[in-house]
Amino acid sequence: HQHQWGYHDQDTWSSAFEHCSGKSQSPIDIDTHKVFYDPRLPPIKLEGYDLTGSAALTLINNGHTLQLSLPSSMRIMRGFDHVYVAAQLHFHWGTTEVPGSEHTIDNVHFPAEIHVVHYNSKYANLTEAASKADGLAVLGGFIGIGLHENDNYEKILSALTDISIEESNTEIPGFNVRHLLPNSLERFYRYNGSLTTPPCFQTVSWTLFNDSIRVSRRQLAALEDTLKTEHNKLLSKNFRAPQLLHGRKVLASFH
Ligand code: B30
Ligand code: ZN
Repeated sequence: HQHQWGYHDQDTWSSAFEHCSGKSQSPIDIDTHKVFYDPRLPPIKLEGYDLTGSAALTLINNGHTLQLSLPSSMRIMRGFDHVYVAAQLHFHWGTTEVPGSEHTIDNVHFPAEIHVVHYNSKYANLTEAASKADGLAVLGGFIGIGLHENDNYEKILSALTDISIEESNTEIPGFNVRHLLPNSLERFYRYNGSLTTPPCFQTVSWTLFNDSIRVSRRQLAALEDTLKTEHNKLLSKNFRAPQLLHGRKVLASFH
């Protein structure tokens, strides 16, 4: 599909998408000395994330990210009135020289970031939910470099060469999507923000896990160097700059 926006002109997003200049935009920098510990934050409970042996999953290069479609049998139970069901996961990254996470911790970028996008089950689908105040919950994980190959990430990364061209897709076998997230889901930050791309709707309850995920240097390079966007240009640096907090509070589930 055609996009009305790109990462090189993110300063101009708000001229075509009014929400992009709102006061609850994402991503943000998380200043760890200014977060508020909240002992009452409900723990993240995931259901149905193990897709081993179930239907194949569609992996797509949509020209601005690498995206895996997910079934609505995957759910977050948050301890509120609402259940959030999964729609897709995708990634943001940079280059070997430029770390490309969207959120930063004390002004430092990680090499990459995973977003698992869920919508409130009271709405019919992601598109319906995206503009509703209680519409979306995104789980974010920071991806760093470790010494070992990450076998779980390899299930996605080994398919990249099949979808190097924009708008191409492939199928990968079901696997345990829980294993793409950090071991501990207990330590996280929570704040109210937006889609990090146009139309920038301010409808996302963000959860960012404190513990990072590790992939090997080779695996990160595969993410950074394989996919192409329009005019056969390298798809990289698909991250938005941190946005102002405008008085929002960032909560932490831990000390
Ligand atoms: S994020 O997690 O904040 N990065 C959407 C979902 C999550 C995030 C950003 C955007 C989203 O659902 N966007 C609308 C659907 N589109 C349309 C579009 O901009 O044209 C994105 C898509 O592919 O599926 Cu490209
Ligand atoms: Zn994202």
